Amino acid sequence: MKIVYSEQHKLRDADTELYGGQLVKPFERPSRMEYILARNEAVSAGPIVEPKDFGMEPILRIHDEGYVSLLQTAWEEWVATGYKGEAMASTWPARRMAQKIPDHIEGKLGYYSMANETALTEGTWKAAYSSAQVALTGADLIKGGESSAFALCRPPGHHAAFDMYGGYCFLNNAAIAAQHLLDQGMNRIAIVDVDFHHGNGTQDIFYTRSDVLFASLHGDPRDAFPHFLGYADERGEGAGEGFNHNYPMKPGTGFAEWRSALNDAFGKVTDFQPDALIISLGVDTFENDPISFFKLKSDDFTTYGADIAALDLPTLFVMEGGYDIDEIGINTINVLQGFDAKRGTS
Ligand code: SP5
Ligand code: ZN
Repeated sequence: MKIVYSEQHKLRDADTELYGGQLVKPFERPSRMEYILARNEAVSAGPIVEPKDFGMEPILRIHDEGYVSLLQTAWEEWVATGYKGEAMASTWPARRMAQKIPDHIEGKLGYYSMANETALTEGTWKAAYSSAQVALTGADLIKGGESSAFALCRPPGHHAAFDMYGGYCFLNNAAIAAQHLLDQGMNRIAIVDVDFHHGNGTQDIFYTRSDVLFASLHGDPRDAFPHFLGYADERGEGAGEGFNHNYPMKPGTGFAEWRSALNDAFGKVTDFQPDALIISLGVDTFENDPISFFKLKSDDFTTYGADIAALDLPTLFVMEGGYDIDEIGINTINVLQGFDAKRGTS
C-alpha cells in the first residue's frame, strides 16, 4: 500500500519532556520515523508518496479556531515573555475554576492543554499542520479507490481534542481524515485505536455523533496516561450513545487477551457497516516499549494486521505512538505486511 510521508515532521524536535519530575529528551522524537522508513526500505511494504496540501479548512472542521490560532502563535508569544525554556503550561482550569481564556500565554497554554509533558516549540505548528496533510492525503487515496493506505503521521494526533493538545499530539490526524471522508460523501466511518494509550481526543471529538464509531484498546486509565478518560462505561452521549467503545486493560496484558478485545471491537465495526475504517496505529503495545505495559511481540503485529484485513473494508492506517526502539519499525511494517498478505495485495 502507498505510504504517505513528509520530511516536515522534523520541524517538531523538542528538547524537553516533563517525565518523572525531570526534563528529558522527548520519547516522541524525529528518529522514530527513521526506524519505520528503514524497515520499509528493507522489506518494501509500499512506495513513499508526498502529501498534497488541503489547506486549513479540513483542520477547522475538527478543531476550535481559537485553539488552532494558539498553536500558530504560542511560540512567539512565549519567547516575547522572556522565558528561556520551551513553552509549557503550569496551571489549568481545574475543578470549580473559571473556564475563561486568559490573556497571558502561560494561562492560555493551560486552557488549551490536557497534559504538560508536551512542550510547544518553534517548528511545532508547521510539523503538526504537515502531519494533518499527510492524513488527509491518505484519506484522499482511499476516497479515490485505493483499498488501503498508510499515513505516516508525525507528530501523532489521537490525544488532541477539539480544543486541547497534550500526549505529544496537537492536531487529531485520524479525526481530520475521518471528517474529510464524510465531507467527500461517505456516510459512516469507523475508527479503531490500537495505540497503547486511550484515544481521548478522538473520543471527545465524536462523542455525541452517530456517523463515526470509535473503539479504543488501551492501558486502563487507572494505571495509564491519559488517566482521566478511557473507562469502559463511556459509551457516547445523545445521538452518539452506543457509538463509543472502550477496552481498558491491565498492566501485563498479552496478545491473547488484547486480540479478543480487538475481535469484540471488530464486531461493533461490522454491525456499524462503515464506508471506511481508520486504524489509529500506535505500536507502543510492544513488550519493550519504554512508557507502556502491554506485552505484544513482533509477530503479533503481523497477526493483527491480517485480522484488520479480514474486515474487508477500505482501510486507512494513521500513525500514532510507539517509542525509542528499533522494533517500532519492524512492528509498524509488520502490521502493513500482515494486512497485505491477507488481502493478497501489496
Ligand atoms: C501518542 C502517544 O502515544 N502519546 C503518549 C503520551 C504519554 N505521555 C505521558 C507518559 C507518562 C508515562 N508514564 C509511564 C511510566 C512508565 N514507567
Ligand atoms: Zn500511545
